[in-house]
Amino acid sequence: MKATAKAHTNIALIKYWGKRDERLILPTNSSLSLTLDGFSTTTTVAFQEGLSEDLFMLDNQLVEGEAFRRVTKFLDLIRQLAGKEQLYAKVNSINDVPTAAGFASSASGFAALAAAGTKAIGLDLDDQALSRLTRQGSGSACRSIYGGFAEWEMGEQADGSDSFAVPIAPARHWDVRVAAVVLSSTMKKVSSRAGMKRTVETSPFYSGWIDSIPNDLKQIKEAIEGKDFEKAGSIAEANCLKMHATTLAANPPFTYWHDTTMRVMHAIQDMRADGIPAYFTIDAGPNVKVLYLPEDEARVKQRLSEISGVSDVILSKPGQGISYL
Ligand code: 2P0
Repeated sequence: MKATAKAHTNIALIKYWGKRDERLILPTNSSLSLTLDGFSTTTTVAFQEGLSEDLFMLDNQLVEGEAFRRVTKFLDLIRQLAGKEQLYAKVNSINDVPTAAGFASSASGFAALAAAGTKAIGLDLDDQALSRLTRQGSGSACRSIYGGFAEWEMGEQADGSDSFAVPIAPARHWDVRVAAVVLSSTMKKVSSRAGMKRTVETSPFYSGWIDSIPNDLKQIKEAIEGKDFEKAGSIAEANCLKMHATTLAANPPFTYWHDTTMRVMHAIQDMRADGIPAYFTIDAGPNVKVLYLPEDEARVKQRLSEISGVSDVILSKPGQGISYL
């Protein structure tokens, strides 16, 4: 009763920002992402008779506390689905996501855990069911079931049965690149969970955010289908700015941006003025991800590396969905 699965992280082009149900992890808006090849988690789950509790090793270190509880709670869901409530597991995860790069390892982490865990216990879920389950570990993880572009449809049902990700276009459809700009100082003061909750509850801009999502999604899907980079990039950049604007109006207000974050944003606008099509997006932290085309890779990397406060630039291509090893 052992299985190993690998999953990659994803970067949201239309952001998930807000929950309507915290326990089931149901979002207040649909979102759309690109799965990346550079950042992955490989997880082995072994269910064993005779264990009295789960055991979670991350990068060969025993994990306790909150991170461990999130994993066991998720394994409980798998056990319930399989009708094997008393069967515990050894979980071994290897993370190839540089935490400093500001990618949530929870996306690749819960996608790999869901895939390996369900297979190890003998469940045979289709992608939709796997995505629906993965969502309950971490929202953004439900998009990492698929390679390339994926949309997490928010759904309407209170039980979450219609809230899962669907594939939009595979990785081979469009070779859009993403540079992860790593900043020298990266303290995240407000977690994404706490940040989205505070924003939903207090930001007067939140309704404007929600109202703008359907059109952003429609437009970006057209841009992806037609491989219109300028259109896709500018929608993603504007969507990110709207998400971050909601935090400025929260109570108490907050922002994820550092001074270097803003320098990178300005540098990208300068690049565009110089004829290099590049667009930024930012998640719940100070790091910046830059969308660009393969032919501009050398110039983009060079220009980003020169910005003061930038410690590294990690390049990535569209990546694959879940694989079983
Ligand atoms: C996203 N983020 O769409 C957005 C954009 C951050 C900003 O998904 O509470 O770790 O586990 O569902 O998925 C980060 O939140 O939150 C996130 P939970 P998650 O990628």
